[in-house]
Amino acid sequence: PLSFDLLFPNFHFKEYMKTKAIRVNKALDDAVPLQKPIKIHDAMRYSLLAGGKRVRPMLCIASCELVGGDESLAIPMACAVEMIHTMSLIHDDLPCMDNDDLRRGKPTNHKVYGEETAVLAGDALLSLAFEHIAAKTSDVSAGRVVKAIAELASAVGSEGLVAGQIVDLTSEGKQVNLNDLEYIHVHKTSKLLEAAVVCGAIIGGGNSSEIVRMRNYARCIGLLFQVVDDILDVTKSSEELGKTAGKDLASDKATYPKLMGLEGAKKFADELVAMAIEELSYFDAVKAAPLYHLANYIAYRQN
Ligand code: GRG
Repeated sequence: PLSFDLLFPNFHFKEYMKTKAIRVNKALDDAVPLQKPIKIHDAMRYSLLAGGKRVRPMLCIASCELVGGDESLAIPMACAVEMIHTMSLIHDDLPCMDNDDLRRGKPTNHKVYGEETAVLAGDALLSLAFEHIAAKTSDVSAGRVVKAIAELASAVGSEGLVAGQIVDLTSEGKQVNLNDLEYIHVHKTSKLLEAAVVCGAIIGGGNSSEIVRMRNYARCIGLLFQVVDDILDVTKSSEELGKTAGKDLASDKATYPKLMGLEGAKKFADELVAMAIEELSYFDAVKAAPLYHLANYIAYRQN
């Protein structure tokens, strides 16, 4: 999709991402001071400030700005979404879940602080996320804040992330078809991305038809995020191993390339990014530029 690139040769997406990431990282640092009890706050900060891509906060801020809100309105919400994302990673890595030793190239939270502390750090981040929105959002009507909190909470609980995780855990070792795979990813990955975008639009003062557009956009990029993740797993591991077949094509885990073929998955990704961008055509093109580039970034990223 060249049209937007030609329209905005002066929009510097990398700079935009860098500037937003610096603001979000500073706000996250401030949101969790290293106070007593040191151990729990240290554990929370360890994972929260461990260098994630900050895709969800950026989506939240860009969506707020798209509907005419200032960045500052959405910062507490953007931080809250990242706190929840982080806690889901801490819990996902636990021995009772995926049992992973490494995350973002560093030892996982429980490897450093122990399992009890990692569980509590996750719990504390989840609770802090909602406190942070309620206590730190300013210049937004109470009605909008409550609506956004309800949206976020439903994306996280037993109809959201938790639903995706339980279905993923219980389908281990079983045959997973495309429908099951989509259910797992929509809940584990898309729901929180969707909440980030929709909450940004709510906080920014978007009207109901703008919120519907943004929800559609988010659903496309949520699925896109996972399809590309699966494609990268195949292409990266085949590069690393110097083989034609990557690790996910060989392992038990159901993935899009396995169920659709690598070319089929790439075609699906192209369709999803086109559908996402289509939703943006209803907005002011200059304001939509960051979300256009974010969709492309998610589609064509290298990690
Ligand atoms: C939410 C209450 C509650 C409990 C947690 C463990 C769990 C329930 C859900 C698992 C959610 C999970 C691990 C989903 C995968 C999400 C995903 C795509 C992670 C990778 O996101 P990136 O690439 O990561 O944005 P970075 O490291 O850049 O932040």
